[in-house]
Amino acid sequence: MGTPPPAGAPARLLVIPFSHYCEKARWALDLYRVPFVEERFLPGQHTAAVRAALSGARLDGAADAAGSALSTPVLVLEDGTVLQDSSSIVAWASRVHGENALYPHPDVAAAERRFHDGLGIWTRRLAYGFCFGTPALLRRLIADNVSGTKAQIARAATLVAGPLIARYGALSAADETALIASIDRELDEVDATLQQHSHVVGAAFTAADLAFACALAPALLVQPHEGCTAVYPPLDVVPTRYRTLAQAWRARPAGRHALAMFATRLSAKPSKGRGFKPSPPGPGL
Ligand SMILES: N[C@@H](CCC(=O)N[C@@H](CS)C(=O)NCC(=O)O)C(=O)O
Repeated sequence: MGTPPPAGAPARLLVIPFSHYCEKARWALDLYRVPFVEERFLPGQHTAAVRAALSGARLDGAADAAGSALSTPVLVLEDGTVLQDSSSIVAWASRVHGENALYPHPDVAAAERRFHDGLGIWTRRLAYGFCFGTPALLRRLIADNVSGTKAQIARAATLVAGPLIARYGALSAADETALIASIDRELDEVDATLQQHSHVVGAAFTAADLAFACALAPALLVQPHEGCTAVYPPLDVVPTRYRTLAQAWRARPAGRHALAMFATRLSAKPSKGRGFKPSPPGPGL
């Protein structure tokens, strides 16, 4: 394992702050009041820190459908134990601090895996497609989620490389249509499930609800005042197409369920040590 933190130091959570997989981990830690300090990186800026945190550690998660072997979130516990992968972190929090309440049935982990491998990837690609295609939106996403030198470097990069990012990151019409269809199919399934019972698996909040709400968050643009700690652009600043989709998804049962799950977070106080303040909205939006 990497260099253990000094005795008494809180756990460290390495994140790409607007990642909904990182949001899953934060939510579970907050739910059980596990104190942690968050270390925030932009994509690409995260690799050195993750490599250092993992060095010598047994890797819980190698590359998978969603992320590389250096993906975030990574949780470094006070005793030096390193957990990589959002599901491992949620499972650890539930097992150690919650008497495994988030996993009352084997179907929960299966549903969590399904949202990880499908919905989460589709909503992320769609959101990145809209943000990459609108450089001012990308700059705002950066400014709202990281501060200091990391943000300045990224902002400069988006100013210089904006057209390139737009060219390679924006979605083709065909890809956008396919992603929307995949998201809609999953939401049809969740709508149907919610006709049978109040939650994604059974009648109580589980890791399946947590994973579902996080996977859908970038598509709904869930806001901090609605319980999401990743800061997505507000609906009124995104391209009309994105806003229309988000509004339609928010209005259906599956979307309402995700928003209701986030609302339950508002009553839970975040753990100490996060202390990140988003910058004021950047120019251009
Ligand atoms: N299986 C991982 C996937 C996480 C993931 O895809 N994280 C993205 C951010 S959304 C990431 O860190 N990407 C950079 C990389 O994979 O190196 C998990 O659930 O934690």
